[in-house]
Amino acid sequence: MSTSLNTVRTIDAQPFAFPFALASTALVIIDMQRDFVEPGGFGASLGNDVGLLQAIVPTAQAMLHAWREAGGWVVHTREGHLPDLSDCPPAKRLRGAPSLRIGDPGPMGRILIRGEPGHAIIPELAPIDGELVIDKPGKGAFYGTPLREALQVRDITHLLFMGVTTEVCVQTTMREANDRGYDCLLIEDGTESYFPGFKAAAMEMIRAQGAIVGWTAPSAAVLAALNAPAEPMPHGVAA
Ligand code: TIU
Repeated sequence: MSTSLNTVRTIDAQPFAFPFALASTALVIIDMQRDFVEPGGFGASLGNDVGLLQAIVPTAQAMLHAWREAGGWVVHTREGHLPDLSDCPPAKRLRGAPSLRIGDPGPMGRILIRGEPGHAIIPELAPIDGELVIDKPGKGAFYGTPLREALQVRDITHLLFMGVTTEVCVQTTMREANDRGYDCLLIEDGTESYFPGFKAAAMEMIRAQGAIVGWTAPSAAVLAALNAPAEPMPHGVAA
């Protein structure tokens, strides 16, 4: 595998090829927290089958390891609220009739509260030194967070996404990023929804109309791009 960060690689993606350089691309892993993928957390409190989400963990883990090995930078996000709920709009906490509301005590601590066991990223995908962890109060990772500034400091222009759930926090964040000028690609088998039909629809929405929100590709296509012999930048940037 080439270790050059500035050379252009191309992912065989839909609706068309996605070129990127590792130096200006981040892998963004959305909300792979116990609260969404384990029984007794926020996702389960909403009545969902969390087992559906657990199925992507090995794929996401393999992708994360390959990305790190290639020298790529990683951003992890966590959805959650301050213990006093001052950053949780009542409209979010009071909506519907969940079995447990945000802030209520559950088997993994208080539901969707920062610092509680359920708020943690699952061990298989735990962040390591040098990676950024963004705590977000909303579904999108740009709202109420320093993500934009952190990406600008590193001259990041391209984002690859994995995580949960496809049509809620992943798609919301992709749309926020797309409006801010980032080229975004969703790794198809690195994301999952509690509703398979919603996942399929989100994929189609994202890549429709000539990549109106962004691109999608299977993890195998991303791995192939990482392993392919790197081409020099066309305008002579040193590899
Ligand atoms: N992370 C994320 O997607 N938060 C959600 O609330 N997702 C649901 O699908 N409920």
